[in-house]
Amino acid sequence: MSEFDLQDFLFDLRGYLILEKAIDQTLLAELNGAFDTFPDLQFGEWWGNTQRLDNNGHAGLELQNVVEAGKPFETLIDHPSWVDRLQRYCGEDGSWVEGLYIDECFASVRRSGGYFPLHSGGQDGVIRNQYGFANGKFHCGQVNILLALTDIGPGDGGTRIVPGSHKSNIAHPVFSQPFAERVKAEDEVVEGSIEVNMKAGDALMFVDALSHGATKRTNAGDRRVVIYRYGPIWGNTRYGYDYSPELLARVTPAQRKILQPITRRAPGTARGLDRHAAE
Ligand SMILES: O=C(O)CCC(=O)C(=O)O
Repeated sequence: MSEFDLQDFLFDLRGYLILEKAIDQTLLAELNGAFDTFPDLQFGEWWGNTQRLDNNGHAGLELQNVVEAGKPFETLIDHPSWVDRLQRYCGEDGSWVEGLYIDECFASVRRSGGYFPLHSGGQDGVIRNQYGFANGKFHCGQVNILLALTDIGPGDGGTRIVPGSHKSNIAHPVFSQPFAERVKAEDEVVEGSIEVNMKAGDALMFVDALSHGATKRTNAGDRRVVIYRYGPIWGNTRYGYDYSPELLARVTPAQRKILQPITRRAPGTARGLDRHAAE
């Protein structure tokens, strides 16, 4: 019998999965409640150990290092709806460098007019976000959880993906135009892409090498999502945020291992490598 399930097959084939009802209604309400308390920040402004740092001026507000914005965001670190699958997809499962790491985590609020041009794809060959499968195991560089906190239907500014593009050898022709130009456009709907519609509480899991972006939001109101990007323990944080000692002390040992998989080593550190601690 194969050790792989249908979801594994689909993830390999398409580069993404939809996890329906990934979180329960209580956590969904808590996360939305937390979004309601976000202050009106300017670009670059800090709020505690989070910072507003929008990726581009068109996609909407992005609050980086959002795991520092309260307990509901901590619950997402190793949520049972995704943690085991992530471990198999991008956690170097069963190897000597086994384990997960969070590369980037942020909240995103998209209002009317916001969109995100398509980017990424297997043709880039970038190791950091690559799709990989070798020796009967997944070896992805980065797999993302994009958790919907509001229903995302037509006109809501949903994520746009090109299924299968994590294995592309050839760049989509849309990439012949520079990103900086495309970001100024009103919208971008490219051949071969689909818009992902989800219910609040569903999550899109996708390898970052999949070409992705977002459709323009035309409806009133907010599209709210949380994005956590995971990779192997040897990765490094995208923007260099440090976690506060309070957060590291508060989370569970399993969560702390994901936030800080490699224990800091100062002079006087007593013993050898953590991975051999049991030996
Ligand atoms: O906001 C989205 O739906 C897509 C976000 C995205 O493309 C990204 O963060 O790289």
